[in-house]
Amino acid sequence: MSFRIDEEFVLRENRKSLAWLEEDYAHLGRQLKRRGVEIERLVERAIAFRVAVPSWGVGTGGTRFARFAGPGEPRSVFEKLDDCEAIQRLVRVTPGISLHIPWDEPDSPAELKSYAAARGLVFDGVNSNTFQDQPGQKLSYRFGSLSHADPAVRRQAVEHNLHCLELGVKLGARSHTVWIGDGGNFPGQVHFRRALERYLESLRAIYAALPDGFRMFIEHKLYEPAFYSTVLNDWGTSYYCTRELGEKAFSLVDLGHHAPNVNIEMIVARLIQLGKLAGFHFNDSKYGDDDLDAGSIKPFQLFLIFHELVDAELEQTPGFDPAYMLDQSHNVTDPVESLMASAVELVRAYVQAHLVDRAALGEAQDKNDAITALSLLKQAFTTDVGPILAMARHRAGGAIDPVAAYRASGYRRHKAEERPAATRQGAGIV
Ligand code: RM4
Ligand code: MN
Ligand code: MN
Repeated sequence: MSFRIDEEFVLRENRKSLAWLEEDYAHLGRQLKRRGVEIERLVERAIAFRVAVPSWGVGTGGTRFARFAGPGEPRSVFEKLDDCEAIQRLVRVTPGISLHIPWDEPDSPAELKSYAAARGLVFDGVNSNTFQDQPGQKLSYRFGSLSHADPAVRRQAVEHNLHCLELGVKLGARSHTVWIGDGGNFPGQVHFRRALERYLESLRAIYAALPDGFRMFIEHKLYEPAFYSTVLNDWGTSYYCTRELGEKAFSLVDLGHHAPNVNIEMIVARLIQLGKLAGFHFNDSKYGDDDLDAGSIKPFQLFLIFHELVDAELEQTPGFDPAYMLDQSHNVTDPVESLMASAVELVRAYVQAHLVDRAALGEAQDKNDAITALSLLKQAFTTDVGPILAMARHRAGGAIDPVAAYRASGYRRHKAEERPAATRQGAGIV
């Protein structure tokens, strides 16, 4: 029998801190009332928030230099779902799973789907992988995939994406995300315009096969694995491509895929305004695509992004329906802990963004009062909404303190016994 965190245990853990939480919650409720904010509304928003967990995130990641396996790593997609269930049980905002194909290629999609359903999980999206070669693969992606100079390689990469779509339908997913590693390491290696044309032609073939109700997301990235140029390098190029493709294509923003100091919240606003924001791969970074835990390095930036998102939500901007996912690589932490903490950070930024006094902000903007405008944002950002988040989790059946409850449950220790190291395989991004 595989160890699971049971609901009774979570309740017992919560009882230890419930009295303190209620006190803090009541105090915050009174404070917010003075500011004209009803705390219960915010708890409702926090309970309704959703962010998908990437199947590849529960395995220990690595860098370009090494990977240090952690104890009790999942050895199969089923064990990955077990870890996802543990996360969902404690944080209650992560029922959606995003699969990477072929990393998580199931023998039987129907079996995988019911295994997930039995754990309260659903498949939110599928991600294609044409950035590495798989055993037995006919043609290599060493020099690209969807934009490769050789039409046979492009066809193979398109076929893989079509396979992902078929699988997505069987699993009940609703979106397909395409990220490619195509690009060049040296000036002159790739003809910029021709490569983009070829990429777009491949995307058209994938788009034409989109199942009913599916949305297609394309993910731009400034550099890496190609170090000089990439084919889909920025949001502008991404926007152009999604417009060319049609109304079911959207531009996905991975927070780690921009040059340092780029104003990402403004990119988000632009994509919202243009009706092309797919959603996010949340993570954080100091230098490049570091894939660190969301909110760990630049929490204010995360807040400012949510400020734009909540603004569109409150205005009911037509077509605004962003899909949220975590896309992180956990090298030095327990992936379950990192994913839980990251999900919590997203809800925090989301709730804080709801605290912005938007009427006052509009007035300050009209009067060119920069100090007031900034202080309104800072007032929201510096409010400790912890009691709201904890109350929301508690009411939804999750943990008041997810990491503490997880540690107390002994989940990792149990998994280390159930999943012996001798048979352990690679489980994350290496
Ligand atoms: C890429 C990109 C993709 C992810 C891979 C593993 O940098 O973020 O979304 O699927 O990493
Ligand atoms: Mn990503
Ligand atoms: Mn990335």
